Amino acid sequence: MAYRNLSAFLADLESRGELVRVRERVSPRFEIADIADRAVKSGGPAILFENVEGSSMPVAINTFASHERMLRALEISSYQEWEERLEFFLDPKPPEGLVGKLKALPRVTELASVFPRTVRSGACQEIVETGEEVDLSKLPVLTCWPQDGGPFITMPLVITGDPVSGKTNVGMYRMQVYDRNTTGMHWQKHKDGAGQARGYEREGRRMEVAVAIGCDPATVFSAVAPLPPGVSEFLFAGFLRGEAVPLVRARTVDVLVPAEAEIVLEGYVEAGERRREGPFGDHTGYYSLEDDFPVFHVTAVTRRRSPVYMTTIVGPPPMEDGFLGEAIERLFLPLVRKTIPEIVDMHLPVEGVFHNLMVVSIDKRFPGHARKTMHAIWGTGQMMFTKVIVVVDRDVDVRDTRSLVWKALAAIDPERDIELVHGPVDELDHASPRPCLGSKMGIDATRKWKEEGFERRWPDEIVMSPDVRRRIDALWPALGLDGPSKPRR
Ligand SMILES: Cc1cc2nc3c(=O)[nH]c(=O)nc-3n(C[C@H](O)[C@H](O)[C@H](O)COP(=O)(O)O)c2cc1C
Ligand SMILES: [Mn+2]
Repeated sequence: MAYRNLSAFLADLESRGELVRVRERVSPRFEIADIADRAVKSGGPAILFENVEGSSMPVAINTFASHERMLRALEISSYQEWEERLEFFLDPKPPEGLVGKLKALPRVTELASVFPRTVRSGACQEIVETGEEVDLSKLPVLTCWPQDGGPFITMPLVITGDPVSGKTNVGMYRMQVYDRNTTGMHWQKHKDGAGQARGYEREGRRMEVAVAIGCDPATVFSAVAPLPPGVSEFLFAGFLRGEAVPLVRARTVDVLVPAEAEIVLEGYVEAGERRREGPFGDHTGYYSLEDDFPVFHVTAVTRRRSPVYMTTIVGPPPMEDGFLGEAIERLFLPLVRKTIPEIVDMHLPVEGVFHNLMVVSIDKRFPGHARKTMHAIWGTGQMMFTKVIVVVDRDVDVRDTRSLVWKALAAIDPERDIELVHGPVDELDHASPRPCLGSKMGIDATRKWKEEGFERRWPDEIVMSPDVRRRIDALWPALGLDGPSKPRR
């Protein structure tokens, strides 16, 4: 059974000892951020702050911030299970015999039941506030770091419609709160929300926007997932949950919003309007500098009677978003393999903050294959931002940093093996010569072939022979070499 809403998820975490309620009075200015930062860095639980200065709403944070919680949030027990589920759809085989057909049936009916469905009423509209009643200062919006330009809504699901196709997009784009009814809208230019906004701006039209804060975890995750433009985030969430996301029509704008959300902000973005946004202590571990971004005018706030405000903080890694990144890496690997089939495994170390470093292992089949892989990655969706790609042979474990550094660096001749390219880079990259445009580097750390001009012999890796290993395995306990602190057996 899918988590119906945020409360159901929090209750489940609590029953497993994975959520701690904090009753101490804390300030949303810096204090919650510092507590959440320390908690995540020490492997702590999710936190529900029940007594937040200046607001009657409790604040939930770090709900995704462990490997186990992330799996729970995705409603799967392992990433292996996900791959098997996905495989059924990515590589469908005609079921064989009656038994095969019967086995395939639930999978097929499941698919029909995961499309978002519209419902007539939703808990997210138990309270409706419009016009003068709208007051964002009632929300416990966090100010996270000392140089931040103000409070930021950090976990919003920004819901918009394409002006031409009408397709819905959901993206997580932070929102700086300027006053009681205006915020920034920080969709970066490469993102789907910004793409749709360009469509409205071309026509000089006002764009209706709704923002959901606090939903069931799969729906929240779908707003972060790098789905191709036009692929429905709500459908993706339904597929993860194995159950449709119920949507209800917003009260003052023509947008469908998750019926079970805690809070929904309704409003519009005016064509051409810009305002200074930032600085913001960002997930790179540095401040993103001020820049001009669109403005969101809030015309209505709808909410539950007793909503929970869901949020996160980003900053020097590792942070909660690192676990979201890990989930993206694991969930999307089977899909990436469909277009770049030589990829055996890929890893984005958390210190690489998503876009700075990707390590991929490949099944190398032809000369120059590693470079082909790099260019395919730079040509695919949000992977275009990857500043450094390291390609290794399939026998290298991309998740084992020690072995990776050892083997990858041993395999390269820098002058020969580095591929430099130019192109779009992440808007948050502060080192590129211009915003959003710079260079990227690929390192071909695969074993070099004769066909690639390598005429020398490539040495074998050192491994002891198995029969000696076996003999010493048996002898080992008697040798007393397990360290001075351990009692002799
Ligand atoms: C906590 C968090 C905050 C984020 N903030 C932003 C943001 O302010 N602007 C942005 O463009 N992307 C932000 N992202 C990344 C986007 O949510 C992500 O790229 C997503 O795939 C965008 O959806 P889209 O492909 O539909 O545009 C954030 C991600 C997380 C996890
Ligand atoms: Mn999208």
